[in-house]
Amino acid sequence: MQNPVYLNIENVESLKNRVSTPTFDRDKVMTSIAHIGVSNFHRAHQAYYMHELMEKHGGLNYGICGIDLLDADRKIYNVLKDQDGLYTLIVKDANESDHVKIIGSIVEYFFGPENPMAVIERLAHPDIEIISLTIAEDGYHLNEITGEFDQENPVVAEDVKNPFYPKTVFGYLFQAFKLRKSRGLTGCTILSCDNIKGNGDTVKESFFNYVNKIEPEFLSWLKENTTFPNSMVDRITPLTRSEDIDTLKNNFLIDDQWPVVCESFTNWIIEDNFFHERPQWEKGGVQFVEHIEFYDKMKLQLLNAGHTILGILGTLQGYKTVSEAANDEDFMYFLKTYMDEEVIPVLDKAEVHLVEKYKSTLITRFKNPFIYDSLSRICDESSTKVPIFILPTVKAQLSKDKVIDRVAFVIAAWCKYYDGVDDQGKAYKVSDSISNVLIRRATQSQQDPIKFLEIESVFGDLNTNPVFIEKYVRYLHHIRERTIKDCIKDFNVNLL
Ligand code: CS2
Repeated sequence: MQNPVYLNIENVESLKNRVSTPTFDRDKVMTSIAHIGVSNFHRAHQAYYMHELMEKHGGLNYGICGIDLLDADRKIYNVLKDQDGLYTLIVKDANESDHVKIIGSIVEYFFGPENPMAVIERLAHPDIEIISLTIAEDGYHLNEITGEFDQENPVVAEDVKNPFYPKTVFGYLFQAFKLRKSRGLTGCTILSCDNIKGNGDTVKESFFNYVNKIEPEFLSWLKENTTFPNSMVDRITPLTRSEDIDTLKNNFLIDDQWPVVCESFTNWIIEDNFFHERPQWEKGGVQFVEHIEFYDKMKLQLLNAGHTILGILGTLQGYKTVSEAANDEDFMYFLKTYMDEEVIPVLDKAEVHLVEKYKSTLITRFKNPFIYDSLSRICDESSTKVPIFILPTVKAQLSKDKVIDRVAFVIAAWCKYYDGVDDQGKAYKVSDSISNVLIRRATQSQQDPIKFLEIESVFGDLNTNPVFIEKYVRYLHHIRERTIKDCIKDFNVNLL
């Protein structure tokens, strides 16, 4: 048997009979996008779109410089460095076989903890026209109660005190734009690609708040020299498993240290608000719109909330993946009625056909048995996800005196989730930056159920709403007494 071929620029040519490899000349690619946060999601989404543009429409001016800023990202940095930025994308559809493609759009790579000045210089380089971000919900340092930039956050406060050695994205951006100005250059577009409502507006506000704290007189230049388009990004991208690496080795003879698996569905909608001429992404299926709000809400409150719900309920049952939970008819019926009765009524009525289409595609996507999307990935850092994906539904429904049964049930189940043991008696790991608080409050809630709702940084003042409390307390009682499956079954017939 042949040995697998190590993926790098020298060997990629030899793989072209086995899988799709870049056909464009990577030496001719110019870098004009700096992307911070080279996650699996970025590699399945934006980097894929850029690759397609280069392959099919000659977009060689838009190569990506990948940048990571966290110590935890050292592994991906080393892998991409060794592989010359190349990696394998394995696209798995529910009905088709895998499509395997070597992606070549990341042509440079920088690592902040190793050389922060090099990152700042690269961000400040006149060739860079777009700085895009995938830094996850917690990278924005938002205060959960006010939804505003949290200047008290210890990492932010550290950067404010010591702005020349930044740790946060905002600290790096500030230094880079200062350099641009001092060199007589213009600014550029900052494009957030995270699951946050109004992600462009959010990053703009956070960044301007940060700068205001350090050097308010710099703001007027910044305002004239930057744009922050809002965008909605969508492609389910699980964590890479060792099985994926082995399959590539055994079936395709490719030795890739960190391939990416994703579903075939992909969607990217962006507000057309760029500082420079932008890539012709529409040629690759990107939709440009004037206002993102509707698409944002639809995606966050249906897909991401749907994930979180399957994550919480499924974990309590003992399921391990989204597709296991989604293929359980009781769980899926619960989720569908949640969408129909508690989310869709608060979305724009004029777009009902779009919403219905999105919902039904979503159900097929969740059920895709070839995507091993672990419930632990979904539940990680839920304290930053629930306020963005689920609580807006609670607020919108409460403000109109509409049904909140399922959403209250989910929050009650979320409290039980922190007991850390499923209905099969197996313990699971909770991973959250405030896990101590969540676990302590969930334990206290066994005596006094409201204790969990009193985590102000997550729930704001929801603990004072009698309508919500009544339902949450009732459901928590049921959930603690019986298995989640039994509760859901009864709930589906007759509420509880
Ligand atoms: C997931 C998202 O992190 C999560 O909780 O819901 O990563 C989701 O898979 C993507 O947003 C899909 O577009």
